[in-house]
Amino acid sequence: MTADCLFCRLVAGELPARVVHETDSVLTFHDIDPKAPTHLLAIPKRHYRDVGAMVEADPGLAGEVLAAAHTAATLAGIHTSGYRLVFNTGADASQTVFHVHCHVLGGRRMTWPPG
Ligand code: DGP
Repeated sequence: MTADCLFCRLVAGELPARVVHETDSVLTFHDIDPKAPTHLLAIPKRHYRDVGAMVEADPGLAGEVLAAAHTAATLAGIHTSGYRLVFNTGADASQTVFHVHCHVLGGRRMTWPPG
């Protein structure tokens, strides 16, 4: 755990979250500021600042995050209509929380390319 990390505090139970799915290594919960009718975040419980750091240190964990994102999409009922997974990484991608998180977005038709 990183003491000043918002998502580490959420994993530790120090802050509330609307959890939809949990494994030993991954927590998936509703985004506080949804950008789609369903907007979840799948995060590894272990702290990595972004997806690049996670993949370099523990590629197996990256696979577990993707598996959890898919499971959560299925539980939320968006797996058949379609959903989008997004890892905002760094300044140009507008990453704001520096604990890697996979956005799981669905429940509406999305446009491409993203803004
Ligand atoms: P990003 O721009 O990719 O770093 O997105 C960070 C996301 O985290 C953003 O969609 C809002 C969400 N978020 C920020 N603070 C909280 C919080 O305290 N709880 C929850 N559930 N989500 C949060």
